[in-house]
Amino acid sequence: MMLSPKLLTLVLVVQPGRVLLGMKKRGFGVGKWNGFGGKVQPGETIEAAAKRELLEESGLTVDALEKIGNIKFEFVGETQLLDVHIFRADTFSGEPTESDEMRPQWFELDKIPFSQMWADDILWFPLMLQKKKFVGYFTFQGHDVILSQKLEEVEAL
Ligand code: 6U4
Repeated sequence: MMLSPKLLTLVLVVQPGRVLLGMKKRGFGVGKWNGFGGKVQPGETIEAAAKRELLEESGLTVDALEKIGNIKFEFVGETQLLDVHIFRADTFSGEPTESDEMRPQWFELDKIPFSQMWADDILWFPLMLQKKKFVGYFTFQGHDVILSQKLEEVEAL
């Protein structure tokens, strides 16, 4: 079976002691706390898409995004493979602002709501918070159960 990849971005905004997450109000992952991101548009670089989606969903502008991870997600019975490019931002301008898609909220690092997040997040957030780079491949059954997982630290992306 051929899995066609769909390019997506995901940005985590981190400050000393806290991380900004958004409650997804509609679409894919509705009801979960997540980083900010979405689909890369034709002709757009992945990093430009990451900045655009961050601004659209959170109201924040960033100069520099650090590439931190790449995870591919397969969903049993579905032909789309999600190819998610993950970035970390340590500085930003603007105020977190609710959008149609997301309700932003800061979380202290010992209060990250993993039980209301994608099941893979608890596995790679520690790497992301330590600025370690990683690649992974997760197979999901539905949206809550991980059937198989691969996650490894890498030197570069
Ligand atoms: P639109 O175009 O608004 O309908 P939507 O279907 O809501 O799009 P979109 O574009 O917000 O989806 O993209 C989904 C977002 O969820 C991307 O930022 C990637 C992220 N994502 C997908 N699977 C994830 C997972 N397992 N863990 C995670 N983030 C994930 O932390």
